Amino acid sequence: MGLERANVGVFIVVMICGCMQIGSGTVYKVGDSAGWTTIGKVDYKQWAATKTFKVNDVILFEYSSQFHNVMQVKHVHYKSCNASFPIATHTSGNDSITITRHGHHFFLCGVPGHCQAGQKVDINVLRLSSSLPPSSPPTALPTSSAIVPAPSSSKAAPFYALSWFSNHLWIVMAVVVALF
Ligand SMILES: [Cu+2]
Repeated sequence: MGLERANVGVFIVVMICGCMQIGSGTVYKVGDSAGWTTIGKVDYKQWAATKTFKVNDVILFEYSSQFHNVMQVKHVHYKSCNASFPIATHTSGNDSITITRHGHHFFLCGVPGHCQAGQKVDINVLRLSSSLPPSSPPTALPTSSAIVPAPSSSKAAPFYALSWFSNHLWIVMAVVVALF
């Protein structure tokens, strides 16, 4: 394979990966332009209430790592602003957390006083599939024996393939880059 053709190959793969990455989930920056802060009394409850979070969405916490952090906690500790039992702690100041399951995800700032001042957010990820009516088989046509493709199975396979691919994007890209 010539160098130019290899470059084109890499370009195409990067383009495809880029498109899939965009399609895999929405990035939500907590607090929007204000970010993750105690300044300005951002109402994170209100911020979250205006969003519809889905699995694969990315929750982005942007803040000064000198002054804040991000701790994922249990509901009881979220309510009481107890930062002693974090499920996960993030301290980079630019933390992207990908939602992998539905339900509530509770975050607070572990710096003393900040959670009490309102620096806490509940990301509630709805189980969208359950809100849809259960898929029923298409009504059988009494006389016609025409081939009717099964809609559910034919749709599911590519979706899972796509989902897997986008989740393993960086591995795929690393392999591609290594090969070329
Ligand atoms: Cu803080």
